Amino acid sequence: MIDFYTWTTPNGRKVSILLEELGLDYQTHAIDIGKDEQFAEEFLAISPNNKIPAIKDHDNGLTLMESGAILWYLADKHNQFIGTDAESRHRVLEWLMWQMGGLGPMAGQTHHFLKFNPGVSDYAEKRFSGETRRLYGVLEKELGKKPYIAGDYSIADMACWPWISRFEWQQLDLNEFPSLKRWYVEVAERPAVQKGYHIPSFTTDIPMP
Ligand SMILES: N[C@@H](CCC(=O)N[C@@H](CS)C(=O)NCC(=O)O)C(=O)O
Repeated sequence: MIDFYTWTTPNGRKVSILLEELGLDYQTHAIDIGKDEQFAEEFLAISPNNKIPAIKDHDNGLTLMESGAILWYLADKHNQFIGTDAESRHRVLEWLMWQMGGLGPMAGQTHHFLKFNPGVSDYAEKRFSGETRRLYGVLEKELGKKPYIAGDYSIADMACWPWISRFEWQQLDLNEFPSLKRWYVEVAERPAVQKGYHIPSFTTDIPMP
């Protein structure tokens, strides 16, 4: 059994989607980051960086923070969604790192400046939304060549998809990116994604372009 600490955000949804895809037995603990619950001592013992998501695996007692590390661990443990040979595995990890170091941080800053603090910094709005648009273009090119980001459906898709699902917050139109839109809609139709999106609770329907 896995204890899963999360909130209704892209980083949390990456993990809930994988837990659902793997059909694992897990218990959700909602950590309301709007109420600073991520700073509670019990939570810091599992997630020292005071951020969701985090897990505790009761099979072996392992606790983990950082969504990318959690996706990697669970995919490895169950030998699914992480490639089928050395080359495809490295390809999956390459795109997982791309999400963790690029798409997530840039889109996250875009939300801060464009959606929550418009007008505070013209430079930051342009810098982060421009970079997020560029990253959409990178995905558009890749997804024009193959069905999923790293070839087959994998944790790279599960890492990126929740960030793309915030395209409205980023003021980006998926219709300008036809291959990305094709992939987005296809992933959105997966039962595990539809379930994982609403954990720990329902906020809105999955946004559709
Ligand atoms: N690199 C981390 C980022 C996690 C993260 O930024 N979590 C946000 C919600 S999406 C959070 O917990 N924020 C609370 C805070 O910053 O105090 C990961 O991928 O897990």
